[in-house]
Parts: sequence; C-alpha cells; structure tokens
Amino acid sequence: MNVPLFALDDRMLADREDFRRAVLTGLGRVPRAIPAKYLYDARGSALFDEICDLPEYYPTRTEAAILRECADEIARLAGPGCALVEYGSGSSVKTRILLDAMRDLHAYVPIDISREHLDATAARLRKDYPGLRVDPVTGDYMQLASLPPAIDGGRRIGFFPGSTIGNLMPEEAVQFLRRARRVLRGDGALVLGVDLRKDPKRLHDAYNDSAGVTARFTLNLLRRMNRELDATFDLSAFSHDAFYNEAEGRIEIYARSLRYQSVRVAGQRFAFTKGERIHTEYSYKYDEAGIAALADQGGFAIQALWKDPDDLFAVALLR
Ligand code: AVJ
Repeated sequence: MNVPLFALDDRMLADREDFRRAVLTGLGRVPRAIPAKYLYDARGSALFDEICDLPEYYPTRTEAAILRECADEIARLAGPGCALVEYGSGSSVKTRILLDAMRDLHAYVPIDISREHLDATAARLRKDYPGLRVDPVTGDYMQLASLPPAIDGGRRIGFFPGSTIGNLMPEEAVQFLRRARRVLRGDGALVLGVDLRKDPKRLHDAYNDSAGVTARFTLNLLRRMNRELDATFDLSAFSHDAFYNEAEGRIEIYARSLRYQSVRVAGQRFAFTKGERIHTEYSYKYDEAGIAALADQGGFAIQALWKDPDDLFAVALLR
C-alpha cells in the first residue's frame, strides 16, 4: 500500500477544503453547528482515547466487558469463515476481543476516514494475527456502498462499537443501518454497541468529567479551526457545555461563548453574543425498544442482545 507523496498531499488539501466548507456552512447556520466527525483530528483522537479511560466515562470499559462475555456466542452465531467488517477502526481492544473469539475469520476489513490510522492498525493486527487477511478500506462509512471483492466468499459480520451510532440523528442512524444491510448482504449480521438510557446524573457526569478532558476535547475543535483555517478563537473565552436532554434521550454538547466576541475564520468574520453556542455533538441514548425500532427501520431484527449487570450499555447482534 505505497502511496506516492503527492497523493498524500492532495488528500490533505482535500481534507482541509472539506473542513473549511463544513465550518463556514456550520457557523453560518442558525443555530451554529459543526459535524461531530471534525472533532477527531490527531489531537482530538488522542483526547478521545483519554476520555475512554476516565472514571466517569463508563461506555468503553463496560462495552469491552460485555464483549468479553458474549464474543464466543457471537462467533458461534456468526458461523465459520466470516469476514469481520469494522465501521471506524477505533479501539483495537474491542476488535481483538472479537478476533480472538472468531478464530477462523476469512478476513478483517476495517473502514476509516484516516488512512494513517488504518495503516497503523492494519500493520499491528497483521503482526499479532499472522495468517489473518487484513483488507483496510479508506473512506467515510456513512457513504460506503460496497466492499473490496477480495473478501467475497464468507458471510459478512459488521461491527459498529462504542455507541458511535449515538452521534447520528435517529433518521441518519436508520440510513446508516439500511446502507450496512446492503453492504453486509442478506446473510450478513451487524454487531452494534449502544449506550442505554439511564439515570441522568450518571450520563451528565460521563460528559462533564472532573479532570476536564471532555472540555478539552470540545474546545479542541476551536483549536483545530485556529490551526487549519487561520481562525482567531480565544479558547479561554469559550466553555464546554454538555447536558442530558431527557425528553430527547440525548446528551447535547456545545462550545459556549463566555462574552461578546468577533472571530475570524478562513477570512470571514463571525460575531458571537455572550452565551451563544456552537453545537458540536449529540450522543443519543436508546432503550431496548428504541434499538429494536431502529433495527426494524434499518432492515434488521435483534437476534441477540447482551447488557452489563447495571444495564448501562448494550451489545446487539442484528440480523
Ligand atoms: C464516540 C460518539 C460514542 O458520544 O460518548 C465522548 C463521543 N464525546 N465524550 C460519545 C464523546 C464526548 C462518544 N462517541
């Protein structure tokens, strides 16, 4: 997978242009909003890894514990000779739990927008799982419509962990599932991690950690605009604002302006009133009925569902 240097540069320029467009559109909108995927530049990804280790942020370790319990059953239900297709090649910890259980996998296909991230993941897995065919696909999994023909042969098992589906609006989540249904084909299945509705205090704390890492994660988006779009955000003049909207069943996250200020972004001026917000994330929480409804609208049904003893998180096998 040797890519000539000029191609890498072209890709970086294209990414930069894509970010610029999304930001100018998002800041011009009322209310202002920037898509959550832009939180994950190199620094944002490192901060998210830190979030996963926070005492208040239960999803990552809870999901891993559930997967350790149910991986053998998933492997059994999936059957032999499958290809494992991971949407976002994120935490390799969870991937490895499934890879260890699905011993006779035909191929592992991680999908990610970051080629650097993908190549690093692929290299590590090839080393640790000799004989496993690793076929990375670079791209936005929301757009992905087909997979490399090389993985043809076995049944396709999708893996979408971390409750990343919660970042999508419910109608986008359905759209994602419909697309996954086509990509994974009629005999395929999807292993889906979903954060559950629960005590609002518990949810609030998970997005308002005492060490302030989640705040840095949100404000890093402003820093990214400063660095990549020649913006003039004063990070000390914005705060991280995250709360649980119980009626909507979602965490809402914003960067909030602490005073009136005028900011330049990619050559344009934006005035923020005191208290004005830039929306950065929704994190939807579902109950079991909600997961079933989502699956149904997406062309799937729940074949099996596992939870931790405290009902914090669910791993569903969708067929
Ligand atoms: C990666 C979208 C699952 O919503 O919990 C964590 C992102 N943002 N803390 C989540 C996130 C702030 C995370 N997801």
